[in-house]
Amino acid sequence: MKNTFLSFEQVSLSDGFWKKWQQINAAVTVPAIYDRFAESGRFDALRLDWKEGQPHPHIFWDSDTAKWIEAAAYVIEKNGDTALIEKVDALIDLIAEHQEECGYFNSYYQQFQPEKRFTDRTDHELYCAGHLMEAAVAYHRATGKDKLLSVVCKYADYIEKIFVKEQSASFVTPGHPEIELALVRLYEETGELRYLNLARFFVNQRGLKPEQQYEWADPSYSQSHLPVREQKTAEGHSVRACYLYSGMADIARYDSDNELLNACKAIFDNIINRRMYITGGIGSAANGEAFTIDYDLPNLTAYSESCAAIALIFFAHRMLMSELDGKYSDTIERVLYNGFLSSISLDGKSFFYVNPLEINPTLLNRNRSLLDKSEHLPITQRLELFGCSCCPPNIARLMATVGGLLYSQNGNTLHIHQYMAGTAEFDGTKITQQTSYPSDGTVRILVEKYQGSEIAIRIPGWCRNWQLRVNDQPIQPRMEKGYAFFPCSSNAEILLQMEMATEIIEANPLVTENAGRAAIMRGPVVYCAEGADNGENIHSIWITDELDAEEWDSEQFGCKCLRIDAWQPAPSQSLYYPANKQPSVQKRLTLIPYFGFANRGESEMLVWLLKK
Ligand code: FUB
Ligand code: ZN
Repeated sequence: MKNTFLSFEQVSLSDGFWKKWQQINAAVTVPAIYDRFAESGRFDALRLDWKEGQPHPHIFWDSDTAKWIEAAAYVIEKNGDTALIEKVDALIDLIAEHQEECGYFNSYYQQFQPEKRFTDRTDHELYCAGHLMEAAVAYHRATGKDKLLSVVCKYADYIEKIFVKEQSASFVTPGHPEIELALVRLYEETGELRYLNLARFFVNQRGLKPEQQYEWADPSYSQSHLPVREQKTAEGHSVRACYLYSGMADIARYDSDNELLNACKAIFDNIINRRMYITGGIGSAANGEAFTIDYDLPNLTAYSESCAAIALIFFAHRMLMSELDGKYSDTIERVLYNGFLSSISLDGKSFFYVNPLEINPTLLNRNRSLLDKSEHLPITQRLELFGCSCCPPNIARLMATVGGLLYSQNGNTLHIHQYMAGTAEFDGTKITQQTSYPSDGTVRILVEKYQGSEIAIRIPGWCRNWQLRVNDQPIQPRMEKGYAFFPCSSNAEILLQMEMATEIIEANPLVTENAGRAAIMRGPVVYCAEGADNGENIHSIWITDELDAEEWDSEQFGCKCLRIDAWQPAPSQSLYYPANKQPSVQKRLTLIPYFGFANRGESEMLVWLLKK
């Protein structure tokens, strides 16, 4: 095991950007999702007594419930919320009551297709099982209660019997990966090697021979087009893909399997160099919720599902465990501050399923009326619940555990990956970060009673100028793959000062959508222009290299907002006119953090601005 992360349990965030989000998560998001799930019938479905007239259960409602339990467990772990414990226990009682003697549990199949279990690869039974396992691990760690853990262990044993020992299921690997990474977590919690073996089995079998697929999809939709070790590009449904890649990275790490790790590395590089939005969003096509081809990153119709952004964090986190490289932690940061946070409203109650980089209500409404009803176009406002509501509880479970992304250890070296105000405690050591990141780039880190001999601190890829002082003395650290290494033992005060300038970012010219356009970033935060501040027709506004940027602290968004110089062509009656004949009006353009868009009613939004 190379780099072992401190778990979120060992890290307490204090006043600051992420602490606020976690408070909203505990006070608003987790309760709100519970209420919406209860109203929609998701919890009643666990009673297995559906009657005509009630909302009809869905094949993967169990996964929604499981993800909510998992998120609640993390909140309980930190806040010891007894009312929440009662709610979770009531759900677990229902699950345990209805688990079959053999170990099987699936509220949909048991009610509606009892004789069809494990006959349809696309029907999410193993996906639901995986989420139940993750929930069980989280709840066991939070409370010590093992009722759900016993349920999922018995279920995992049954799955092993059916899929490995008897091979009596109609398929070999699940259509929706998830159980692979979940079984690894189950192994880590129980120490039972057979769960790791089962995870390895599902990873290794994928793509070995043709398997059932949705009729409209090809094998790459579920990453079954090639044996996993031969996969070098990110293909198909992006959530499935990154859950699978996370499981692959886990197995590669446990087995020291370099061939598998190299496949993960190639796929990761393909994502971040060719198939990822500037916001860290992935899966650009609504059709199949999928990756498409290199550099195909449309803004208006970006799919960029919230769950996919979260899954990319899972993948990058696991890659960091095998290899200390700033590209992984940079990606985690990019997703966290942009494509992940955009998925939730500032009040914590509503969510985006897809996260576009441009909103033009007129264009979208025109398109909606012209297009086939099945065509998916982004909505312009977040919702409290979706028919397919996989994203909200996924957001809640990651929000509660971001502290687990901050620190790892390798022998005598402590790695510091992300900057969030708070304290970590482990092996008698205490690490305190004081910072108002991402509003500014100064991070003071107090190290107390450190037993190791070295610290490696990430210098973010976005940062051009920085300084590091230890105990008030400037130091010249050894740089390796985005990390600054320096000796440190016992007590120390580290001061990292990162210059956080407003930057103009251009896309690779092969991204056709962004030709002639630029985005604005400040530190890890991507900015956007919204109609609420800037009026209409934002697509026609252009900027130059001279931004004359002014920044200010925004209470509403919890970080800086910007104002820059821009120009906009004056309105015209002509459809076409000679170049340079139309006057332009200079204006100051207000930019807000991308994650905060669509919190002030429906309006236009644009990340990639025209640039002359
Ligand atoms: O299929 C289960 C979940 O629903 C997927 O992970 C999401 O992409 C959505 O399709
Ligand atoms: Zn989702």
